[in-house]
Amino acid sequence: MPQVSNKMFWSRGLYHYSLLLASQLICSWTIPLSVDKTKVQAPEEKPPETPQSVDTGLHYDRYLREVIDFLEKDQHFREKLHNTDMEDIKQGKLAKELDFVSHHVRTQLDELKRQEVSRLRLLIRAKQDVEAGNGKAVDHQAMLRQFQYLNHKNPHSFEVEDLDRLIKSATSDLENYDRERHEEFKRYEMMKEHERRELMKTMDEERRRKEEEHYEEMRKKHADHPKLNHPGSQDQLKEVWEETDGLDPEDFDPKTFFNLHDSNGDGFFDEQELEALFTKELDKIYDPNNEEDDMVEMEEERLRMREHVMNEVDTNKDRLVSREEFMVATRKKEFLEPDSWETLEQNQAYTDEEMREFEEHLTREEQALQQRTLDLQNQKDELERQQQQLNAQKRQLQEAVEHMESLKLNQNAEPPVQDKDEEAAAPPANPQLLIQGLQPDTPGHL
Ligand SMILES: [Ca+2]
Ligand SMILES: [Ca+2]
Repeated sequence: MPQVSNKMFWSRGLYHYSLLLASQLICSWTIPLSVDKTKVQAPEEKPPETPQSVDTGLHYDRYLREVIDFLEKDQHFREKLHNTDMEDIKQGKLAKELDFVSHHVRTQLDELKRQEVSRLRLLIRAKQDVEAGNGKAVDHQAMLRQFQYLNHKNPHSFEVEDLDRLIKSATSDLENYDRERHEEFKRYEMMKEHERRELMKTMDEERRRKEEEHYEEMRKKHADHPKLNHPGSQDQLKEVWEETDGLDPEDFDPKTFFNLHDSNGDGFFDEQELEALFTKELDKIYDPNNEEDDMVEMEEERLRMREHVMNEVDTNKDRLVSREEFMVATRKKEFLEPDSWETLEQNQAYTDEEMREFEEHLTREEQALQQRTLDLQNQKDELERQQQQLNAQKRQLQEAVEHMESLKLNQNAEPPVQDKDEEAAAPPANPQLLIQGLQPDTPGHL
């Protein structure tokens, strides 16, 4: 009997442990819903809302442009600016030049930065605090910490470090964003190919041959499209002018074109405005109703086109095409007599080596997943085994109780006659206590 109680203890322990785990799991899911209201403080310390679009660089773009415009008014800085390449700017060499900027420009810069900081604050709904306290009643440190590209230790003066951080953050964030999109696209293409290969493995030879033929046919069909205009060339823009804008090609005028397609009228082509110009070209290759045309590939092509035009036209590398930059570009040979444009499908997005590594990685992930499934299955089997053991013990105990009860009844009915064997198996001094403790439906028991 002590052995049975011991086992029962462990089984019960396991059962309670499972319950505990389950309740912890439920708690961890419901925690976000329950808010400790005692910790919510008075309105004086409103948590600033995290800006949602910082990584798109929209804040930087406008701020950066205004800063550069101001700096260009300073002759010394202007010279430096035009003799500095993008690498130097990113490494912060240009920012160091700010030390030499005249006092007059510095003051304007201080004002400019103050304005930008104020706009950023507006975004985090703190404008009223700034106006009311003129900055004194507001915890600037806490607010400006939201924007790591600003030096939040000096919110009211413009320092070298500010421009340094600003330019580095703006360019690297936006470049990373494009790079990640390319990487994501590459993974997408490799996964597509992987799934095709896996499907082929499940087919018999005849079906596999047919599938291969169909695949080749679709590839050819997709590659068979009208020739594309070189993005950003006169031919390309003229087509937009004629077909989208419905204007006479004879009247094509770059300046009017720029104004027509600078949708927000700020004097710059931003990335979205540029990308919109390529829809006409992309329609030549991609039709969402065609099996052979993949719209994910279309968006990658659009990105390639925008990057290409930015590279060619955005000479000051602020990721915007100003009217002036655009007009200069329209006088170049590349605009008037462009090369042909190599479309996406002409080159595979990944190398064979990359594909091999990708598939190896997938295999490893699959194996790890299988192992985990196996472990979980084993755990489940073990729990079931223990449950069965526990049930068997329960049955044994019930039988014992029933047996004792029947003995008791027999005793009451025929007190004088008592079997010697039954006497040996008689219950302990207080049988009722034991019976109560072993009732199958007593709470706390399985
Ligand atoms: Ca614009
Ligand atoms: Ca530019």
